[in-house]
Amino acid sequence: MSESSASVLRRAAIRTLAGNWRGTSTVPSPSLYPHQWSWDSAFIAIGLSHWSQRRAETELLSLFGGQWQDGRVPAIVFDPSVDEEGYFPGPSFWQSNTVSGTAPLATSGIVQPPIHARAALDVLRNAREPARARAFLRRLYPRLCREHDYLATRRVVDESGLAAIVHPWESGLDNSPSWDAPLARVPVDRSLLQRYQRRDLQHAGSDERPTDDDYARYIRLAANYRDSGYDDGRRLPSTEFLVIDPLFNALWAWSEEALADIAEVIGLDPEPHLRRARHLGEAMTELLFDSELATFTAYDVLARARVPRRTVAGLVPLVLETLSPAIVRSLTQQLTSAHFGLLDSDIAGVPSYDLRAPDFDGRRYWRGPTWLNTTWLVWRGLRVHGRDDLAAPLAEAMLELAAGAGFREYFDPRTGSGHGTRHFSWSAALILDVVEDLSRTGAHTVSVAE
Ligand code: 9WN
Repeated sequence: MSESSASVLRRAAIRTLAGNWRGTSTVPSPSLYPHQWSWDSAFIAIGLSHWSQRRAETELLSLFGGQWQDGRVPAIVFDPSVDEEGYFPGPSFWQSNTVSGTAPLATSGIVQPPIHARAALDVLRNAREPARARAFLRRLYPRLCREHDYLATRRVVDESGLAAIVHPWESGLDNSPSWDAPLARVPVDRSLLQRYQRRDLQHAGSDERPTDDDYARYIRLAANYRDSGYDDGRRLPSTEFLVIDPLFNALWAWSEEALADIAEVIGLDPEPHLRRARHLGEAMTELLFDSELATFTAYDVLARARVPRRTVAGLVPLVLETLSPAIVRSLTQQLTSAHFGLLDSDIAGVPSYDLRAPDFDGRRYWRGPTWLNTTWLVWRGLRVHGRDDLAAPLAEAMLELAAGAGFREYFDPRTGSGHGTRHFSWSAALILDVVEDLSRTGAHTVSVAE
């Protein structure tokens, strides 16, 4: 990348992050998502760490300000200055203030993929003031441990030791085709759509968002969880959706590895974290790896069966350094095959769903489009396993997507066109990370449209 084109892209990313900053945290999007989201904040902190270490630290600390006493880090921490109409489901739907042990700020009651320890470690690695970053890590470490312990104690539902999710939103890949079969058991109550109004369709086309039927199911699952008092212990046996997701568990294990590094930095014992990370990796291989499909798949706990779909979630376990070489080979073959088209010049980034599946849809949310966060995770995974030959073209593809379409929420992998909301924070943050990384090594010529 030439110095000047790198700085165009870098400046555009910083402009987006600065525009979405709200004083102590960053909104994913000023229009569609006007509060603080959990895994978004982790990606955002990674980007911010290249520009403002203080903002990166504040982003994570403010998110953990919403942590519940049971250790869960809620998917959304609501900004009290945004009115209820700003986003559905908002504070009056989740009613976190009626639950004991919740934070003073209103939050949602579900979680999202636990990638925060990894983000905190990246903040240290990119820090210009390392002593300050170490103090930050000392503060955050106990909260990160509680986040992971919540999963280990409240979300493990079988002998695998892996964490189950109770709502598709907890996966971060809301309407992934992997949820079709488990969701089919959830009755569609259309009256819920009259009682509660979808707000997302005011900001994005209905052909790019989840369907009404799926939305009715999401509301039902969330309302049932709320009405149980968010009590995992009592609720899990009677829930209508209970799934063990490879991306969620891979990020937990990857974060557990990061916690081990953080523990060492602050003078504590890394061993318990390494043990848990190893165990999670082995359990994932045993329960979630589908050797016929040659990828990781989700496990539907209620049906006691794997969900045989190839999605990007099945490739994200590449981030784990303890994966066996045979599985790493399967995943890289999968990535470069016609299912994901990594080396195909007609395909941009890593599609969220199998390009060859009959229901692949390049524009509908998590059912085909390329997202920059999952593509970035695969990029990191390729580098963990020394596959720079594949990581380098993927980095290039990410930059080209942002250069061509701006920091959109997602992109059609077949055309590179941008979709969903604009000025999307994690797209900007992760592009900033890639630019900084490549500016140390590579040479690219890109400029950005925003
Ligand atoms: C529900 C904020 C979030 C992301 C999720 C993405 C989308 C919300 C929605 O936006 O989910 O949490 O309203 O669709 O699927 O990954 O964290 O960017």
